[in-house]
Amino acid sequence: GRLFVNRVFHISAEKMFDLLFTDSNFMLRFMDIRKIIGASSTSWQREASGGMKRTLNFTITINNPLIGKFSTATETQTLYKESREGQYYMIDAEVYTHDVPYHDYFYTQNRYCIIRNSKHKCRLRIYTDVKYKKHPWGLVKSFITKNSWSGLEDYFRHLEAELLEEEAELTQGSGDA
Ligand code: YK8
Repeated sequence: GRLFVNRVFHISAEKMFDLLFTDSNFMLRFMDIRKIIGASSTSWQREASGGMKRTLNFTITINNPLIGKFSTATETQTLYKESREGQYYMIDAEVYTHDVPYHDYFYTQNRYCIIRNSKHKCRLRIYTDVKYKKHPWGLVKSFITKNSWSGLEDYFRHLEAELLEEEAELTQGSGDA
């Protein structure tokens, strides 16, 4: 896997969770800029295992000339039971893109860790892995991997940049810098 984001933000852990994992204005705006359309999500539901789960469905716009322009996607997020409100959150997100070539071969697993650093600060880490459900041919596999990493890198760079913007807005005039 790869670590795409590893940074301390001047945003509380609780706020970071709200920004990324609820239907926040931040996420709505970010999806809008990324041309992620028709998003719908379930609410967080308690699982027998003690964790929580929610499912998102949306359509992504792809700017890769080799692939179609759109794909529907399903993202299942699991909040681990070891998470502690305001302190530590670990979320695994499995993302299936249903309409890209070879979509039945792979999915993406994103792991988000939000760790309280102080009252108003947290560290955000995002790890990503491309997982295979079937064994593709070497050439196909490298094609999938290469295209996935570049799309993911672009997405998470952009997410990090937007979080920095949000941080600047939130800390402006708050006096607790
Ligand atoms: C979520 C992983 C792969 C996919 C894409 C397709 C490669 C096809 C390979 C062929 C377009 C929001 C990505 C990046 C689309 C976007 C997905 C996002 C960023 C050519 C063989 C969507 C997180 C996420 C996970 C997986 C990403 C796809 O919240 O390259």
